[in-house]
Amino acid sequence: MKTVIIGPGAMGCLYAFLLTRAGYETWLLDCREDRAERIRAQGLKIEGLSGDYQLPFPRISAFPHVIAKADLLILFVKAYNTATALESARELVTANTIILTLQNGIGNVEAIREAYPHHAIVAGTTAQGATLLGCGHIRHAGMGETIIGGIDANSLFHAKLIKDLFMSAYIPTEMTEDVKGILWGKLLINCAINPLTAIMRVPNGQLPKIPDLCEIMSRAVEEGAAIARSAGITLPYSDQVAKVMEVCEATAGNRSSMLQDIEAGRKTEINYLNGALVRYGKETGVAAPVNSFLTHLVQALETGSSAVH
Ligand code: KPL
Repeated sequence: MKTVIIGPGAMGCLYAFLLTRAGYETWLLDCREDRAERIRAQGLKIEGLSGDYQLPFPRISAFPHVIAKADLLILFVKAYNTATALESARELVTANTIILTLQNGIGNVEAIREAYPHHAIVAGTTAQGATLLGCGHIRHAGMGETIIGGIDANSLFHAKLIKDLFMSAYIPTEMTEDVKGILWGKLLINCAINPLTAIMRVPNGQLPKIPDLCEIMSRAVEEGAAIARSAGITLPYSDQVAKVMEVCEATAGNRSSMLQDIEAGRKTEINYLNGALVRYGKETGVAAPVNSFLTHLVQALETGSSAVH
């Protein structure tokens, strides 16, 4: 299966590395030509949980016609870039291309459906953690399962194909019949961990060690759980707060994607995480003051660093 990953950030590079190492034809599509050229010249450099590798990586381009058609398109761009990324990939997409999102936040599935109304769409979450150390250079800092599911009955078969592909590349993967629940479960994890790591500038593993932060995380999650309930979403974990703590431990050495964004002066995904929860809460009449406060704080950090896309 020829796979094209859009977005050579930490997670895009990690999956490109894991699939290539397993022998699968895997490409990266980058919106920046200078970065694509650098990675093509230097290759991918990986350290951490998967071992240390310097992998030649010629299969990266900013030009879709160089890559040609994709069997599987994986989105690993920031949630606020999903629509633009999908547009840039039009030349790669045939009637049979499967589109997979493993991005953070909610709204990505809807953006894919709008751009490609008739394609097989698979969505899910990953508890893999990776830190971008430089261009094409990552630390594999957290190992956890990837959970995927078709967004409708027609894409179940496609989800199974992806599961088999990932498993054979040593990416532990499970399937779910309730993608929405899984996406919301991960949303609540990100709403607890990401803003606090960005505000405090600490890796994920530090959060459970500080009781005041545990209190804030619990409240953010409880608000989110109430909003999920009122929106008719079944959360996948019986104790969502315990799950957050478990993810902090499993990815202890990782710097969350939001912390990495703030440190790099990039715009964060706050409006697709805590900000999205607050908006849902307004629609369903459930207040989310802790999530609202976290949203404002991260937006203030972005303003302070004049964050750019
Ligand atoms: O998804 C993540 C992120 O950083 O965005 C977690 C699971 C928190 C790992 O760092």
